[in-house]
Amino acid sequence: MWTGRQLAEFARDGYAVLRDVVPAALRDRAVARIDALMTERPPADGHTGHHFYWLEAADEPDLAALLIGSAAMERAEALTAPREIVQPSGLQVALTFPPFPQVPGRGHLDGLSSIEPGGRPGTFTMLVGVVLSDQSREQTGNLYVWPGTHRACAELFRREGVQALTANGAYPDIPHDSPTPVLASPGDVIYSSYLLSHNIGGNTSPMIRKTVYFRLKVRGHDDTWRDYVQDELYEFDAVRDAVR
Ligand SMILES: O=C(O)CCC(=O)C(=O)O
Repeated sequence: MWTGRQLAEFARDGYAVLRDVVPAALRDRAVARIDALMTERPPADGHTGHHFYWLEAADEPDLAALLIGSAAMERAEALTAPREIVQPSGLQVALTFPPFPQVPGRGHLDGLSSIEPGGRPGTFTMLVGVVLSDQSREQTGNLYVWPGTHRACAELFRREGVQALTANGAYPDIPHDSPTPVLASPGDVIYSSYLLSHNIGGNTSPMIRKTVYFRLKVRGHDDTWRDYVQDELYEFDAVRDAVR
């Protein structure tokens, strides 16, 4: 489970990595499914850089099991308790084909290109990434994050109103000083606040980067998202209690 120190890290930085959450048997089945996807629907010949598959979780039991068949979901709920997390309907297979040398200059928030008819942007509570390839060194396709930007974003939206969320495209107008690659090994899980600015990293390793992302919402998020985007711990009751 989470230690007090990890919860404090999550509150301060907006993300944390838990080690060795998803067992090898589940990872092997997921990697076999990803290999099949790459055969069935391959990227263009010679493609380098990112290549995503956006899939329905109900159609992909071997990928969905990374979250719901492991301790990964329980660990996510341990951040938001007593709020429950709704099982996600979709998932994202995120691949990065080498060689793709890059360090992103800034990050983005997700879901801002898909505004719902009622005007609600596609916010959610947290991004959960199950790591399936070795990303323990830099330039292995690591997710890039800007630690603490979840607090800067909430401050921006408190000051300027929630319309600032969509005002600058998906790019919040906040300082992006310290690009940080998230180092992780197969079976580790990245938990990242929705409000944390992030981006795709480079891959100069010989291996294709493989991560499966889930975008999780606490029950009722669609009604209270305005409160959450102005208070970074609004939906993370357990984190707030731990650092109070
Ligand atoms: O490829 C990654 O690790 C990050 C993907 C990303 O930034 C996104 O899908 O919003």
